[in-house]
Order: sequence, then structure tokens, then C-alpha cells
Amino acid sequence: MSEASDAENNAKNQAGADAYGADKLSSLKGLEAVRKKPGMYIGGTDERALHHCVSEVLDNSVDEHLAGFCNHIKVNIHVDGSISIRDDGRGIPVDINKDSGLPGVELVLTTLHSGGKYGQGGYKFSGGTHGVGAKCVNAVSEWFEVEVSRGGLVHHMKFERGKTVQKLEVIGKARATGTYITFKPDAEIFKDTTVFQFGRISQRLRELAFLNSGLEIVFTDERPAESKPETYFYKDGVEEFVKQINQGKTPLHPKPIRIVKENRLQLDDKPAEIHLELVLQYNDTYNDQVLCYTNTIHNPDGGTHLSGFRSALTRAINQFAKANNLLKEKDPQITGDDVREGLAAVISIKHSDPKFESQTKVKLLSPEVESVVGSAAYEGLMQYFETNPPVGKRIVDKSLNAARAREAARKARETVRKGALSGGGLPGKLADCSERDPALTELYIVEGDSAGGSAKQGRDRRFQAILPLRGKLINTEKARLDKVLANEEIRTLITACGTGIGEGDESVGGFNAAKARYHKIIIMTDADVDGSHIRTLLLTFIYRQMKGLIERGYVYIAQPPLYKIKRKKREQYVDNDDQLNRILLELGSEDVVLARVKDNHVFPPAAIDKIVEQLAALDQLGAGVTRYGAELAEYLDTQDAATHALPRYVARIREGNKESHEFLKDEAARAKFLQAHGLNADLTEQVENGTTPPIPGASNPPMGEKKPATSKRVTIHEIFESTEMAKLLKALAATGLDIAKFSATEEPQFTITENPGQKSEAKTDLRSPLDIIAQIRTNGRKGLSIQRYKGLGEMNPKQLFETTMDPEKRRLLKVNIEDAAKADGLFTLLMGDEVPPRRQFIEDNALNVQFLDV
Ligand code: 0RA
Repeated sequence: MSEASDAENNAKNQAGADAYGADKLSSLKGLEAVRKKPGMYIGGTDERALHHCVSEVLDNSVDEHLAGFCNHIKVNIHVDGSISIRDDGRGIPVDINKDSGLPGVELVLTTLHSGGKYGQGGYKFSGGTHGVGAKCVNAVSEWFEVEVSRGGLVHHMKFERGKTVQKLEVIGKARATGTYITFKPDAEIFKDTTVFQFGRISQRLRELAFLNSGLEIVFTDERPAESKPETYFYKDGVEEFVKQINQGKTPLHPKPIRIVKENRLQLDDKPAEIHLELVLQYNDTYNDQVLCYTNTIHNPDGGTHLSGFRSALTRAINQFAKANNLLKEKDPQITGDDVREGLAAVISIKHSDPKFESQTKVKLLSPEVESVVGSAAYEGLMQYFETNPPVGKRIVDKSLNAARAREAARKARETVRKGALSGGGLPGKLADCSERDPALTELYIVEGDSAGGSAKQGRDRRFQAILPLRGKLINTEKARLDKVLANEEIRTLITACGTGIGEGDESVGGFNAAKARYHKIIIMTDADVDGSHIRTLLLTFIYRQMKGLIERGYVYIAQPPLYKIKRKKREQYVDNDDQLNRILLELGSEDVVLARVKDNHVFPPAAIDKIVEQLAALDQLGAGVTRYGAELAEYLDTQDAATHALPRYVARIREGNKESHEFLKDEAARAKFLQAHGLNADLTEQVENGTTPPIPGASNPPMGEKKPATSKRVTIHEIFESTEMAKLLKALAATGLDIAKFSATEEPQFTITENPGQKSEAKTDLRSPLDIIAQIRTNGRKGLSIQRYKGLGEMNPKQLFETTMDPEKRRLLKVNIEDAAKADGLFTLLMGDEVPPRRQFIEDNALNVQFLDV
């Protein structure tokens, strides 16, 4: 469909608008179903489902890339918790659909199973559950906005909880094409949390950039005070992905082996297309990391592509070894496990009609893939070995070494098993509990002897056992199993747990969950880089050798407090910065009198609490405007007196050193502003009346290039936080607070009196409602000492028990299998090299664990 025909269709189908009402009704019913059963459509209402929504929208943009139309994607998390995804694809069609009388974009975003013309978007390969994705996200969004640039025009439309609240309208001229979607997840649906996790999203974006060479993704989290955009772009895609997996390891051969193959075949009665990209490179470790993707979706449980590749690799290496007489009489057989030692690989297939085991697509089932991948991999590898025989020989050598070590490891496991089972053989370092029923007992694995000592003294010895770990744990990534098992700390851990490890039955020391001596195994490490490292090592080991413990939900992470605050005689432990801020506000508003000057009205204490809460939220959202050079107070003063609505846009105008801005109420005001200045609607930065306005990402003049001195540079920014702030203003008005003027006035508007009636009484004049919050915070800090805990060792036994071990008060994080898998490598890989501090690590990324009040 050409862009011109869109316009034609628009005109031709005006008559179709009559049918609008009826169609709209039926579509609303459809999205109601998503809100009623979110589990069926977006896989639940938890944090994972929340992030799944981002993927759904993103997948549409990636599909545009796969179809050859999109090279840039921008993702922004806004201060109010909304998120936007912008692409430079073709844009969702906007012409009126004959059957329904709705514009294509409305059809795509509101009708379930819309199938037909827009259902598949005409895509050969599709990552998303197409035709379902974006509209489900719309259904579970408090609000959802879309801007489509297409056919020379920018179109806009808005929904709330899946219902159209602003019909499609043209808001300006467009130079390029693309889709720009912003949505705010609905807290009515996502009961656990609506907070997007930077780490989760950046991981997925990085992964997508690896899998789609040439696609540039720019990600900005605007929530922190200082935020920098991150750019993900990999010219060599999957090859760079594999190099990244091998970062910090020594590769066995400098250049990864790359095999690509495009296949067309007949499936039953329909034709199918399967494209394979397989890249592998050996390294000097003893583990394998093979990542599988179908249409850019990760398949953590592998499937037919993985099994096809595995058998091809074993066959090819054995074949090459035999043909070159590399095997001696007494050499053991080279198995699949042996050829995978030290292997890093990514298998990415594109399939026109893939079949998965489940909705979550963790495993690929399509049977035809096994032989397609198998024969392409075998031929590719044989051809590679023929042209690079020295590399082939090195790989065979490594596989042979692995085969010999397998035997040694088997013996080592048996020794460990014997040690563990030879009754009374519990390690001396373990301070066991008296209870014998594993369902009632807990094992604390504690970093360091000193914290271990405190834990032993502080614990409830009836059901809490303590195992201190001294010194460095062995890195199971870098060592073979027989070495790992020679490590004292690891042996102690295995014996204490009682389950044995690894595959095989008990006779060979294999894992048996029924033998677990504790049903809670709690990792307690320091809040620093070392602690985070030890925890990762422990999780990696448990994941590899005692996975069943995690599957049964037996593994937890303890959460020691981050601060201790003290005021007069009162002491309190504080878990995180959010809580600290809340406490400062609470303390600051104790024992104060807030009065309005003009009529001497004194606010009752309950009103103060509300006022403080709302002002604090407003203050936090303020970053949404201050980042564009405007003052929060000035912005709030533009509120609509009756509805408290706030402007949706700010235009920032820079001319030489001079800078000014103008708030624009809504799309209409923006359109008028653009027209008056001769600007296009879809560009973020333009030169007024200029001849060559830059298009984001598309052959722009180099950064920093000088603009003519006289030119006016204009950028328009959407203030996504406006809706949320307007709500707060409304709530504030209800408390009786005067909020007509936020900018400071000459005369004081309010007074705050601390310690009224006491010797220390102090009165402060405030010239703006926003000053209330600053003053309350200052109060809160008075006489307060804040101590930051760095290590567990800084707490005495009693404190350690009260804060971190007491079942009544502690907060434990439960480790799920997904988290552990991430600790196992993929996570660190996608996060880059840096080991983030523990808190960040837990809160943002790795351990998306449930909060439990156990
Ligand atoms: C339906 C049909 C076409 C494209 C799209 C939807 C589309 C959806 C999204 C969502 C985010 N970005 C998007 N880009 C495109 C095909 C368009 C055509 O045939 O011109």
C-alpha cells in the first residue's frame, strides 16, 4: 500500500465513518476481555508481564526492521512511569478500513483478532504474537497514545484503558515515516508493580541489537536526575554477540565461525522459509553457553534448532578427528558433552511459521528445523575445518581433554558423596539447628567468619543453621567440576545441603531434592561488590548442580538494611533510599504547625500528611519539565483553574546564547505552534524555516556542527508527566491547600512552626507551596544521624537477627529459575562487564524475585 493511496482511501472512505459507532462498540468488548483475563493475553499481572508489554510494542518495531523498513528505534522511560517506543518504520496504516469503517491504526490497536489486512502486517517473519500484541498493551494501559507519521502527515490518537478517547486526527506535517507509541501501565491491572526496570529493558534492547545487525536502538531512562542515552548498535550482529560472550576469556581461535543458510521448503501444503545464522567460538573455560533464538525470541529451553546443532557438532568433530587420524587407540569416545566444553555459540533462526511448546516460547518444537540446522551446521563446520585444519585440531584436542577429565570428575563426585553419606560427617563449620524436619529449618550461608559468628550468636538455634563461608569461593565458570569439587567451601556446602549434586542418581552422587536438609537456603552476603560476586558464584553453582533446590523455591537471598538512623533515643533500620525519604518526610512533619497567611487557617495534622505526600510526588515528577529548562513552579502556574489540567508539550527555543520556552496545552496548540514557525511535526529538533531540518538518526549533520549564528533551534518535548501531575494538583486542591500560585510571591503564603509552644519554637515564612516540602525535609534531617551499613559485620548479633534473620521482620527475596539462569552468565553478559553494586543488582536486574514476608 503506497502512502498516496492512504490519502485517497481516506477521502473515499469518509462514508465509512457512519459505521464507526457500531464497530467501536464491538471492539471495546474485545479489549474488556484482555482486562478481565490479563493472564491469557499478556501472561499475568506481575513484573514479568509488565515488561512483556514493552516487548510486545517493541516487537512490532523490530518486525518493521525485519521487513526492511526500520533502522532506528528509540525507547524512553519517563519520570511518571510511562514509556515510549519510537521507530522509523512505515507507520501503522491510517486509511479507513472498508469492513469496519475504522482507521487502520484504530483497528490495529483496539480490535482483537483483527486478522486480515492488518493482522500479520504482511510480515514474513514475526517476533510478536502479531495482531495481538499492541492492542493488549493498549487494553492494560491507563493511557496509550500513538503518533503515526505517514503520507506526509503526523496523525495522533489517544486511548484510556483500551477505549478511544481521542479519535485519529492530523496534527501536522511529516517528513519521514514511523510510529511513536507511549503508554502508562495501569496500576489497576499490574497490582504488584508498575515500575519498569532499567536492567530488564536494557538487556532486551541489547539482545535485539545483537540479533538485528544494523538496527540502532537508543535507550534513555529519564527517571534518574542525570540520565544519559545508551546506544546499542552492532554492525556485525550475532558475531559480536558471540565475541561479547567470550569477553574476558581466551578464545581458541581468533575469529568466530559463522554459518548462514537460507532454506525454502514445503510444509504440509504451505511453503515455509527458514533462515539460519549460527556463530560459534571456543574459549578456555570448561562450560558451554549456547543461546537459541527464533525470530529474535530467546528460547531458554532450546528445542529443535539446538538439538540439530548439537548432533551436527558432535558428528563433525568426530568425523574430522577420524579423517585426520587424531584419535589414539586408548582415547575415550568423544561425546556431546566433550565437544561443548568451552563453547560459546548463538543460534538465530528466522522461521515463517514456527511452533513452540507453549505461549511463552521457551522451547522450539518445529520438527523440520532439526534437519535444516543439522545439515547446514555439519556442512558449514566440515568446510571450515577443511580450510582451517589447525583450528580443527585444537578443537579436537580440547574435546579429548574434556573426555579424560569427565572420568576424573566422576570419581571426585563419588568421593564427595561418600563423605556426605558416611553418617555424622557434617562439616565442623556448620552450626546446625536442633529441629530435624527440613520443612521447618533454614540454612544461612554467610559471607565471612565475623558475620558468621554474629549470625551464630544471634540466630534462633531451634530452626536456624549457620554456615560461614570463608575466603574466595572457586569460580565454577573457570574450573572443571573435579577442581570445583576439590574446593573446601563447595564441599562443605554440598554436605550441609545433603542433596548431592548433578545428574545421575544417588549411587553416583547425583542430586536428590528429597534429601534436602533445609527447605530454606538463605544466602546472606555484604552489600558490596565482593558480596555480589560471592552471591553470583553461589547461585551459579546451585543453578548448575542443584537446580532442583531453586525449582522448589528453597533458595532465598537475605536483605540486610541499608541504613540505620538515630534521633534522640530512637533507632530505626531502613531498607532503601525510598524508605529513607519517606521517613525524612514523616519525621519532618511531626510536631509542626502549617498555617496559611492570608486567613490564618491552620491545617489539621491529617491534612499535612496528605499535603506532604502529594507535594513530594509532584516534586519528583518535576524532573519531567525541569530537564527542558523550565521551572516546575512556572509550569504548575499554567494549570487550568477549573480542571487542573497541565500543558502536554513544551517548546524549547534556542537562539545563540538565548534560551526561552513556551508551554503548549495540547496537540492542537502544538500544531498551531508548528505551523506558525514553519516546522514539521515529527522532528525533535529543527531550524526554524530552515531548509535542511535534521531527521533523528537519518543522515543528520554531524553532531556539534555549527548552525548559522542567526538560526533559531526549536525542540518540542512531550511532558508525559502532565496527566499524573494534574491528578496530584486535584488531590492537593481537595486538602484545602492554596495552589493557585506556585511561583514565589513577594509576601509569604504559608508559615511552618516547628516545636510549637516549646523553647525551641521556630517559625519559617514560605513564599510558595513548593517550599513546604523543602522545609519539611530540612526539619526531618535535624538532629538525625544516618549510618550507612556496608557489611554484615557492622551489626552485632542482636541487630543482625532483628533486621535480617527474624522471620517476623526480615524480608527475603526468593530466587526463581530465571534469575539464577541470569546469574549463570547471560545476565552478566548483557549487562556489560561492570559488576553493579549489590543493591542495584538485586533491585534493578538480576533477581526479579518476589518480595515475601516470611
Ligand atoms: C500493521 C500493518 C503494517 C504495519 C504495522 C501494523 C506497524 C505496527 C507498528 C507498531 C509499532 N510500530 C509499528 N510499525 C508498523 C504494514 C504497513 C504497510 O503495509 O505499509
